[in-house]
Amino acid sequence: MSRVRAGEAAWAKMPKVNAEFFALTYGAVVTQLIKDFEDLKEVNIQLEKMGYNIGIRLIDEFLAKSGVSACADFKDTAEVIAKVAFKMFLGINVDVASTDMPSVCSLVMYENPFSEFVELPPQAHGVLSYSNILCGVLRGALEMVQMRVEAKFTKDTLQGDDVTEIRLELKGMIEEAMGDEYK
Ligand code: MYR
Repeated sequence: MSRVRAGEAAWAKMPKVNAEFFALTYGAVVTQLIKDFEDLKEVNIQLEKMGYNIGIRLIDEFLAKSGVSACADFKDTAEVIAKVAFKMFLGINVDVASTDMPSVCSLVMYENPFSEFVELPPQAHGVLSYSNILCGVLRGALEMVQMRVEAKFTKDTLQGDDVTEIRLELKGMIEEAMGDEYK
């Protein structure tokens, strides 16, 4: 818990990202993917993949800047993601709802910088997971600390929900590959 407070304090002075520029840039990416792939389910997959490739790189920056050490368990990891990582990278406060711990939780977002100023057309309702890049970021980043997770949006204010929620499930731990000396 003290670690979480330390993370908050360290990043409290960060200037807020330029929300409009951020949202419009991301919107342009989503629009281009829709043009390229047409199928919205495929767009979800592509966004997730893009996020994964960001996440596997972002984790180094996160660990270096936040100074967090190894988490005790998945609940601890979820708290670090919600209270330190989301604050650091997106400047937002996120809560963890412990739906089915020890391996399932939800990250509750009361605001979402990706979907500011966005309104989905009717044909995208129930299909397009607009901010799916975030699920990929989480999967990629956590894979780098040996956690195999599945992340998916279960609520989205763009779909008419009161909050945006990501369900995060720990599917297993990844065994570290043995070095040559053990072969
Ligand atoms: C550990 O146990 O080694 C520490 C684990 C910390 C995991 C933090 C993952 C950061 C994910 C970044 C998400 C950014 C979302 C905007």
